[in-house]
Amino acid sequence: MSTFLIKSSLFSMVILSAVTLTACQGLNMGRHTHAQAQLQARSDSQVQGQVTFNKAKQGLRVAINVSGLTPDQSHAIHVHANGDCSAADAASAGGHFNPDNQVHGANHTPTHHAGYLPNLVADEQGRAVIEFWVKDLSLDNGASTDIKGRSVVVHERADDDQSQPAGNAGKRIACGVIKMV
Ligand SMILES: [Cu+2]
Repeated sequence: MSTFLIKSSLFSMVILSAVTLTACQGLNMGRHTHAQAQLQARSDSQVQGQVTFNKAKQGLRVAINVSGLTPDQSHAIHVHANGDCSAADAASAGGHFNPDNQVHGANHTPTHHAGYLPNLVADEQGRAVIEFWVKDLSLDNGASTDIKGRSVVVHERADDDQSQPAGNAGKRIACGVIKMV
């Protein structure tokens, strides 16, 4: 009798985990493949939105949806080293995520920080919605490129892709910590 009970409860557990797995996969959450940063306004801005990172064949697919930007203007956006957005000016997020100690540049220049992302271009409503792929970032545990627990920062101006160390992009107008979802 007791053997039967043990077997029966093991069987239920297997069934339960199978159901849970199916439900998660239905919501695309099954294998810890994506992370998100909820952007919060900093430096007295009105900026908000989210940045989602999905594992891709090589690197990550990045989906950005931000509002409250300066209409018809470009804004720098980067992954910064510290997962700490607590400061009113987001200085707590530290410098650009730069695990290879590269010189600041852009994706099209010989060197760039891994945390470099292309400038956002706000529409006339101050909104930017864009998706692209990056090769230098990952969600792989223990990898130097892993961005979990780091942050995404949006700046008041465009990154000029050359000024050191951070592209002369001005104030930090939004910040969000990157968390698995
Ligand atoms: Cu930045």
